[in-house]
Amino acid sequence: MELDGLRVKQGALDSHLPSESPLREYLALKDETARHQASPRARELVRVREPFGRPVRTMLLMPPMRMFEGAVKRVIPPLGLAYLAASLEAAGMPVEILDCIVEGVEVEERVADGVWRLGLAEAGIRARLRDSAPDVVGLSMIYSSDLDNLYRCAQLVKEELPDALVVVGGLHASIYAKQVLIDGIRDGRPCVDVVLRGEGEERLVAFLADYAAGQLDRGADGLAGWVAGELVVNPQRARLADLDAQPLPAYHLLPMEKYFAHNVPFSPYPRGRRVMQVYTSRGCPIGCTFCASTNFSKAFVARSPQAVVAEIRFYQERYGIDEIQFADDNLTLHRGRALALFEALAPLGLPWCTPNGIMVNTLDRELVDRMVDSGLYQITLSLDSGNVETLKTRHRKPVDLARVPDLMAYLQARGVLVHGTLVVGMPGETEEDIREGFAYVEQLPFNSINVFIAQAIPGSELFENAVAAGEISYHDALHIDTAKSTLKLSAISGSRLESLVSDFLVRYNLAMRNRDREAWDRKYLDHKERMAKICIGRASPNTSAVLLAN
Ligand code: B12
Ligand code: SF4
Repeated sequence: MELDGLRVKQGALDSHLPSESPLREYLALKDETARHQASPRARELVRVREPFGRPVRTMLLMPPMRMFEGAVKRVIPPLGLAYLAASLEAAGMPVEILDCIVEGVEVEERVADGVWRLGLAEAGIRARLRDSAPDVVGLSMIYSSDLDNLYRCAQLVKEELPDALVVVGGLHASIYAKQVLIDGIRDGRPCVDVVLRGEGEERLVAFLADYAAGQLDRGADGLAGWVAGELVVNPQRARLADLDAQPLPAYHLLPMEKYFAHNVPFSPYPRGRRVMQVYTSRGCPIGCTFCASTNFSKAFVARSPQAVVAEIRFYQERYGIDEIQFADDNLTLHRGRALALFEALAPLGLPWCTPNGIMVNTLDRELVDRMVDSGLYQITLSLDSGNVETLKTRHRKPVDLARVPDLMAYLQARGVLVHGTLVVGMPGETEEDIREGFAYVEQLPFNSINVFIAQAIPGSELFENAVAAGEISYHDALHIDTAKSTLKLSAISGSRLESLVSDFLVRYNLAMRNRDREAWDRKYLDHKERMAKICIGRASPNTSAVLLAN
């Protein structure tokens, strides 16, 4: 397939997965064209209770978040739930949202050595459930590492409101629906009744309409769950074809002032004080081995520039926002759309940045000009490695390293801060490969850099292969920490890998300081106090190492 000059191998990912992998089965059954809906079929209605005789009341709940020592408490409104709530409201269905993370942003509970839970404590969640007494509780989960927290919330629902139905969605549950349902059995009874796979907007509305009448459609697209005592797992076929037709996220149901007051959004160094995340597209077809995004939404579906601008204007008027952070997986994948989007953005006069990585190969000077002219102040270049072989065979990411120096110089000449990301410790990667990659990157004057240690993230090809090889189990991977070698995949010892990364970061940061002392002081010293406040537990060991080295 050809995308604006980018070659994308659609089948490549599937062909690298072990034959028994649940992900392979999920992908094989997913018919993700985004251009048509699932084929029409007869409904298979099953009576599950008495009709309500009134609208069903739904609470959408984001559980507390599992965090690792030193991680930054980045807290943004739960976008997925806000989209779902908007669809429910548009369908006239009563809905509320409880984001346990923002409601308990000061509540840090140490759950194990180096592991924390951030968010509303159990008593607070119970009280909210009792007060609202919803008929259905819809739980979300962004990271697989939050599965324990999700189950705990599901149990609380069952204890406080035994008649309430628990519905779960999100990436992890969509891919591993059967496992999530089976692991959710407590004392012989499910605490998760249903998983709705894939994008939830239309599925949840249809599901609730049936449930209000006391029934479920057991053959519904993307439905998995315990239906009349039997485990049903249906494939997910339809994708939303027209994102512009979706209502804007229902942020009015969230305590927006609390997010603004915390002011640690997606990128923790914002320019503004009232920052909003915006999602202009869904999906990414590239298929990097360490990433789960492709598998959730392989087909790239984009909103029109006009719809995005109308959304941002609405936030300016309603919330007085002063910065945008784009959360797309692959913002610039389609060059034509990206050019049009940034042109349309310029009149708004808002600074913006891309905390998520931008693919180097999608950028050129013309696009950079359009980005800068519309307010870009910081870009994340997802280089991922400075080693050509690693990029090609281990990450399988198309990054043309030869373009990076010129691109970076141009971005910096135009006043943009350039942040880089690297992922090291891939299966088969040797210490020599890593050193070579680091040496290349050390010639590049990034303004800041982050190094992740490769982890088997559920939904990624690395995960499937590591499980198949018996190196990790499904359950191990629910506790990954991408700053550490908790689940190391290369033959290098964990402590060696961590010290390679830490030494590189110290070297790189010292060089950065020598290049531009003033900028370095502004970033690290001015933020030192703030970082201590916004990190959970002790500040990150790598940050400390950099500061100590001074
Ligand atoms: C924004 C984002 C963040 C933000 C999240 C802040 C927040 N609280 O919202 C920040 C910056 C903090 C973040 C951090 C990290 N992230 Co992140 N992040 C994302 C990103 C780019 C977008 C999430 C999003 O908002 N999507 C948009 C909404 C619309 O989609 P959605 O949430 O999936 O919801 C839809 C459906 O899933 C469904 N749905 C969702 N919930 C429910 C519930 C019900 C009941 C129903 C019916 C349906 C339903 O309907 C929704 C609407 O269609 C995703 C990539 C992605 N494409 O999702 C990665 C992603 C979630 N992140 C990921 C990772 C790995 C991380 C980090 C570990 C990275 C790192 N190395 O540090 C950290 C972990 C943070 C931590 N625990 O400490 C992985 C998670 C993989 C996994 N299996 O766990 C993802 C998938 C990216 C990837 N490349 O693989 N991240
Ligand atoms: S890392 Fe980026 S480019 Fe690669 S598959 Fe994930 S979202 Fe796409």
